[in-house]
Amino acid sequence: MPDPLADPDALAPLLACGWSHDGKRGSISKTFTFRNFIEAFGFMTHAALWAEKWDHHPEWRNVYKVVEVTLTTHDAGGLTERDLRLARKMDSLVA
Ligand code: HBI
Repeated sequence: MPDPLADPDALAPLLACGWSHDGKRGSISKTFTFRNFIEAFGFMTHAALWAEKWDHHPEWRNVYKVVEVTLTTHDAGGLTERDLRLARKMDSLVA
């Protein structure tokens, strides 16, 4: 099932920033590495506020200073602008 993404070209800037696209699943993923656990968890806390505000939540895993993030839209069965927006926000939090 193709991604329901309206504008596939919108994906390119995120791929250039280290996100990877799983076309089979319809998701994007990125691993963020921080200086320590507190900075990693602080990132997750900040990102969680945006995820809750936008009602769009990541699939993520944290081990010590590493946060692995995967974004997809379950309701759409693939990648949507909501995933791209949250990915851009996550990148802005570490810029
Ligand atoms: N987050 N990533 C993601 N994908 C969804 O489909 C999704 C969500 N958060 C909340 C949500 N859907 C609900 O609005 C629906 O399940 C009702």
